[in-house]
Amino acid sequence: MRARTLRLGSRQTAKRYRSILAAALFTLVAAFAVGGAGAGVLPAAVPAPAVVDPVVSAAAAADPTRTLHVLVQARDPQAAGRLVAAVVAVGGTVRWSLSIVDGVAADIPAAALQTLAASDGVETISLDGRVIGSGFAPADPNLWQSVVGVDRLWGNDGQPAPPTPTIAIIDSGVDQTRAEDFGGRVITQVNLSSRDPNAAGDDFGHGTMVAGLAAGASSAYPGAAPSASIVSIRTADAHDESLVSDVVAAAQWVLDNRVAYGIRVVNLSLLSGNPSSFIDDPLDQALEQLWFNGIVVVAAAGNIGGPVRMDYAPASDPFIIVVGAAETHATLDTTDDTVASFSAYGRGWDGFTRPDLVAPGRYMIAPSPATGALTAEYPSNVAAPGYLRLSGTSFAAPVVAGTAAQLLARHPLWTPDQVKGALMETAQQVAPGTPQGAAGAGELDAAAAAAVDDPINPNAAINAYLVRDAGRTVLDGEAWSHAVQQSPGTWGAPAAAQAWGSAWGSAWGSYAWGSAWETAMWKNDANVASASGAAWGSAWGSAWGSAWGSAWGSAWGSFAWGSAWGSAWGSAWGSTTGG
Ligand SMILES: [Ca+2]
Repeated sequence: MRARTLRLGSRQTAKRYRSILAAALFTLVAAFAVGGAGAGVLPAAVPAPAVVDPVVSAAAAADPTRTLHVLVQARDPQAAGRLVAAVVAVGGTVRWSLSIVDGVAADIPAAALQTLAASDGVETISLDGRVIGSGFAPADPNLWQSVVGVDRLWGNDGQPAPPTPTIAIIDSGVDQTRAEDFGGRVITQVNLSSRDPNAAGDDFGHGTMVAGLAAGASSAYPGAAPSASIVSIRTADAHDESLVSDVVAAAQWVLDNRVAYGIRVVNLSLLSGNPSSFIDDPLDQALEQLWFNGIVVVAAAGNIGGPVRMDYAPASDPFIIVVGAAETHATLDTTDDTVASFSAYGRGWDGFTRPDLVAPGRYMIAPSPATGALTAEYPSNVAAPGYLRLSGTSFAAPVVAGTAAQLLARHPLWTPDQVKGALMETAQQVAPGTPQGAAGAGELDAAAAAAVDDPINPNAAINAYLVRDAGRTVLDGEAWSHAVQQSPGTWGAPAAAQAWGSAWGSAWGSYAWGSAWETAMWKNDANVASASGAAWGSAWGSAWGSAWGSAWGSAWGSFAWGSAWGSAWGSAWGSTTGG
């Protein structure tokens, strides 16, 4: 502190005033830190060690191998001339010489922090952080990022969050040109849309919103995992129609390429148009293969309200994470949160209740191409140029998907079952009077889920029916259905026995395979994007065979889940997260 006082003597009045203030603040901090014992201890003739920003010290202590982005300031203009040499001497590099503050901006090895602090002429070392003080401050009035606590997992420049794995978005594409939202984090785009195989980007606008909520990084509308890499797998055409085979092919693509791109989370904000048991549904089966191979699959519950029969893939699948939509009512407390009227819930034929949990999904603001069909459809919902405000379980699912990536960043060895368990056991209470099952286990609490040490396994009961077959893990559907028939009460599912027996046949007949789809599946709500359906009709039969056969079997043997993962994890992320 004494050295600082000497420095002040060489300054002009106005600058001195600011510096005195700064010194006073530092002194105050120091007083708290050392009990006020330090002020007069050092002899005047001995230079005091530099004052190091505690955030920088903490970052260096947490990981001595990392590089620190710092601002180094000198005791006086003459000393400033020696800063470059001091930085270089400890193995750092200077990015800017900043004479206006008698300093330099530098990248230094964390392990060299104290050496630099003791170097001749160095007075302060502070964090070279972002100028937007609180990081990704949500401007969204519904505060969803804070309601679910995911903003507490974003880290800061001094203590950055651990790198998140890649999130695959199976949707209508992602507009990767939006630098503020995605930077360079859309690491690849794949078009598997049979209906529009030559399309690029996202001319509909739905997938970009989903990606933005999962992993957007704009200061105004950040997503749940704003540093995650994104893989966009397009299955929808410009009218948001996908074939189920395209979606199955997308799951296949993820399975084949998960190591190369570090994918550990998949989001599907779409819903099948045909009811089926999860045992027989190809999309459910494909997604289960992702799940059994270590990939967390998150799907929207659908926008058909409830209670309904949850017989539509992927929301019908009991293994994966199915997400309904909550409304926050613009308060941080979740005990006034309701389940949106459109948010689907109920039991499927197989007796399982869906969804697993809810996340904010009402009035969600997210990036969407201004020229997209969705913006044209909802012009009054443009919240800002290039951003739409819409509601739907489509927009709740990616909040959970991004959170799943955050959990895996902190618990990279967790299985999908464990991620699901942590999310469910920490879910927050919603408003009293919420219909039973509508919110599943409750509303997402991302920070609490990340803090879980040993998650429950919500899939333990059905995992008992998993078997190995031809080198892969599959559900023994026959054994499972037999068990359900023998003791339906085991599943807490009165619907199970009924579903599996008599209702099965008639239900098939009562659903039109395509004709009733639009009116049956989506509420006519101006705030609900009628966007998430995989609509199919005529192409269904042919798609079934082609997607399900060919490359499926050969792919299984080649995965090295485990051995290859570690290296891919590092290499695939390092280049895109900036370390
Ligand atoms: Ca609330």
